Amino acid sequence: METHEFKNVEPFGLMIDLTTGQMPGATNHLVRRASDMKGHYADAAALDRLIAAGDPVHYEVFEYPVPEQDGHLMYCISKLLPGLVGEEFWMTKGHYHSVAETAEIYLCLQGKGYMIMKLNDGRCDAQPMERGRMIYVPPHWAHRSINTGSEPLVSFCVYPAHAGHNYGDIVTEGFPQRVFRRNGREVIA
Ligand code: PAN
Ligand code: ZN
Repeated sequence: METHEFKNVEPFGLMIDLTTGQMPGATNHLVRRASDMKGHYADAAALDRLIAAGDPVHYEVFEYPVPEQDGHLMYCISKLLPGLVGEEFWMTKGHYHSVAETAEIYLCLQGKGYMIMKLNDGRCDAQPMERGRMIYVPPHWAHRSINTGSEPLVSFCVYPAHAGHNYGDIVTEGFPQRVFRRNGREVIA
């Protein structure tokens, strides 16, 4: 019979640079480039041009992981670089949590943008992100961050360690709102 054993860790602390998000000792480093974003932007041809022009890093996630079990809290730094794909601001893929009844807290440390959230009944919400602003992503809400500024959009994120990430239906459904720069202005459409 399979037994579910709870893994604990020793108490610990670490330093986080509260502007750059740099977290020395982070052992997991996820890098997503333009080529990882296929299917997510309105202007697919503009994304292809960006990939051909050197496939720049879009965003990075730094983690010092704890066991992925209910009871622990996962935390990480999310760093989304500034840029445009056509007229659309750079963004993360976005996801639901695989365990849908799990929330998340984002504390923005640097940059500006939006957290776009959607529920699968069609509701959508766009919360502004700026240094010092906390965003609460309730259970069941898919979430994507969008960088509308000129510096990296850096956040400290905390969520239940067993939450997992479900990217699947984001590729097919997308989010009801996108953020563009048109005639020098930010437009949510
Ligand atoms: C964040 C995100 C991070 C990258 O840590 O995973 O910002 O975005 P995607 O996972 O959508 O590529 C988080 O929400 N974790 O649950
Ligand atoms: Zn999440």
